[in-house]
Amino acid sequence: MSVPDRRPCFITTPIYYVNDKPHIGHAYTSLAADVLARWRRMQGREVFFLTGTDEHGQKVEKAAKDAGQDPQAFTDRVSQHFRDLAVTMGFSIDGFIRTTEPRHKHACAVLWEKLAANGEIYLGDYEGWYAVRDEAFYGPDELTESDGVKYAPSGAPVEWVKEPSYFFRLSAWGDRLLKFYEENPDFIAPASRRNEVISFVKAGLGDLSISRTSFRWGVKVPGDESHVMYVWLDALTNYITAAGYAADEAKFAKWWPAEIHFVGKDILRFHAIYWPAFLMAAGLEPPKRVFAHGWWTNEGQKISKSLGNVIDPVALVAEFGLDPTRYFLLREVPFGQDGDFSRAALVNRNNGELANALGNLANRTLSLIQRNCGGALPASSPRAPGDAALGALVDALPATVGAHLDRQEYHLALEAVMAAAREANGYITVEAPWALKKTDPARMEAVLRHLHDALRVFATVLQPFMPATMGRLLDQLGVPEDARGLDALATPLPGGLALPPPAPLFARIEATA
Ligand code: ME8
Repeated sequence: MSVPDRRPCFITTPIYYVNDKPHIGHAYTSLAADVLARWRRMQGREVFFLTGTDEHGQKVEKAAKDAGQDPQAFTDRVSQHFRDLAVTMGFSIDGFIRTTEPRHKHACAVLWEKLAANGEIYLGDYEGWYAVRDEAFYGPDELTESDGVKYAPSGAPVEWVKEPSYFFRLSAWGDRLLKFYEENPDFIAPASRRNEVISFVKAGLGDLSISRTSFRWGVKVPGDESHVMYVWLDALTNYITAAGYAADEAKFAKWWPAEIHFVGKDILRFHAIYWPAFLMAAGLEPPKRVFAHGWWTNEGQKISKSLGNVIDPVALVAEFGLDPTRYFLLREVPFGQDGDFSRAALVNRNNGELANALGNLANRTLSLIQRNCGGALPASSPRAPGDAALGALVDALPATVGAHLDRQEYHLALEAVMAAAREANGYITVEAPWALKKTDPARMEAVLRHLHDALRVFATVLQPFMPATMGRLLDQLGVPEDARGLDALATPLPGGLALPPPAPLFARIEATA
């Protein structure tokens, strides 16, 4: 028997800019992290699931100014929306970090001093292009021009910046980064993104400006307070601050390196190039993995404030319910690829897969147990040949789902459950347990028990995706609260267990125009 893996694991989301309210993209990244965190806990791992807000820099300073508020008061207010989002979306976070917290400023200062002591930082002058919207520097060859305005590849307008600046010797890290990527093939996922990063690094890295002097809203550079740290150095440091860096050695040793940073493809360069370079330069280990997922569009259009088509996750949950929303976001689009949000697609997934394939299966099975078995769970019985195909799928399911989640293949994990649910629906039709009551009650009981066993496995492995609804299903299946982990699946429920009357799990949604 293999030894269970009990290592602690640290799972992070990006820390989101507090320039505006959260939207579907923010909810999506954190949802993926939440599902993995919940799965790891079910495996018996100790998890630290972190999210938070990125509160410094020119972009946030400008948003505060536009709102007519002092930056701290502004960030206090907007950061709260992201905390609220975690509640609305059912995120099982263990920590929430804000970059304006003293513990974080301290960690930034210690990291800076370490980099300086290691000879990785020098003072110079920065002259070049900067996009406030991306908080990123761009080379002239990366820009396009339209109507006299220059734009970064992200579409953000750039401005010319010329000011004294500290630099990080990134140019010296190219070869070591390439070696690191080679030795750690799982560091960047998905694979297509890994190749992009490698080509970018191979093309040659320049030194990186890591301080600014033309505004004040940032972490002060230790020993030279006329500079504030570049917001990305500040922001990336959040991950080690929260893990205890420069504050609690034992805590840091426990959680670092992170198992995975979840990010969108827009910020992969920062996480896969700058971040491991900063860490290695400070003598620290890089995270084990960075997963860059794709971009959501809305009914085929780019999501943007100016188009007025921003999808509000709170409204979505209010309209469709939390668990159908969570299910849809991870089911519809292969994680890593771009995807289009469409109401019709959400309604189809809800009605076809949740309400029909899963909800009806549970309802039919449990209603038959109520009616034909007096609400008592039939005893386990050996599998007959007709039970083998479903049995094999069900037995394999926890390992299949686990293997997909280890690779962040959420859609494949859900497809595997749906394939087994389709098999179970075929099985109930073929076996027709409702017709067996008179002809072969023993076989009826066996069939209902096999279906109940299958539903228990489906509900158990789907808990990370739809915690509340699968909790209700497990209640209806009579599974005690302390028997809902993966290990508990090895112990069958006792025959004769009294089951409560079933209630529908998912509502069908009428398609609207
Ligand atoms: O970049 N589709 O914060 P941010 C999918 N503060 N995901 C999307 C999305 C979309 N249309 N729009 C946003 C920052 N996201 C920095 C991060 S980390 C040390 C600092 C998600 O508020 C996606 O995860 O701009 C993207 O990477 C993130 O929101 C950007 O959030």
